[in-house]
Amino acid sequence: MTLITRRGLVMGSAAGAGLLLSGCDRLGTQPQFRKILFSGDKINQGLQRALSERGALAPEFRHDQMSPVFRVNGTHDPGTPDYAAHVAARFADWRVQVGGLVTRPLSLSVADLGAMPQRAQITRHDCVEGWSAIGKWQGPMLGAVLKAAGVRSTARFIVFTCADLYHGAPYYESIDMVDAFHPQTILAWAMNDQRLSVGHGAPVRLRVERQLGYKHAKYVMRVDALASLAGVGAGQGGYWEDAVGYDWYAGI
Ligand SMILES: Nc1nc2c(c(=O)[nH]1)N[C@H]1C(S)=C(S)[C@@H](COP(=O)(O)O)O[C@H]1N2
Ligand SMILES: [Mo]
Repeated sequence: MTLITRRGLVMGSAAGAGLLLSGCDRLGTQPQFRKILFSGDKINQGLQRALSERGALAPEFRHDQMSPVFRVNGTHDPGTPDYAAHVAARFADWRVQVGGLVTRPLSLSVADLGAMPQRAQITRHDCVEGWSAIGKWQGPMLGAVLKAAGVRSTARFIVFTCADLYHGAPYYESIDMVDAFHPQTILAWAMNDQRLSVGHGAPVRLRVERQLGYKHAKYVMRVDALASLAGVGAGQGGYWEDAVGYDWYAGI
């Protein structure tokens, strides 16, 4: 009886590769084999295109294209005594803690975020529930905040911890480093030239313009650089991902 194990197959193909390599010079001159050799270029091109597509900007709009009404969705107000105290103090004591895999953990007030180089963008928010709205958002680029914190090269994800419970579970979200350093990914503290309202995520929310609405965490308290999402929430990278299996990468 012959048992074909995975290991056996791997060893078999490794031996085959060895044979091919040893005869490489001669094989390289054969048209069929050249085709196989250079098909690697196409694979790289595809990968490169995929990566640069991730870096492309989301469309931006003119002031006169802004929606007169921008819906509030999900949590309208975290409603905890702690959050209510921050509202009463106009968020003077709110701090966004930046930690995890960083060399310099930061504790940033809204004023600190406003003192960094700002980016403003008028973009369309697309909610998975089928509505969209165009609004203006302002704040520092998340990438600049992460650089200031000395984010480590071992970080693969950025996790945002929010102040609200939605249907009893803590809202959180996460993105990868490509989106974290995308120029339109900002920690917004202003919307439509005013400080964020409670409905829209005061005092700080994420804007990650190449993804759907549920990724745009409101009421951000913590920003953590992590190597894995395994220990966070139920492990799927976000509230909706855990709750109903929405895609973790919700690219638009
Ligand atoms: N903390 C928190 N962030 C959240 C939500 C939420 O319920 N809690 N809802 C998400 C969803 S589904 C959408 S569409 C947007 C809504 O943002 P808006 O209220 O500013 O329209 O926030 C996202 N971020
Ligand atoms: Mo949404």
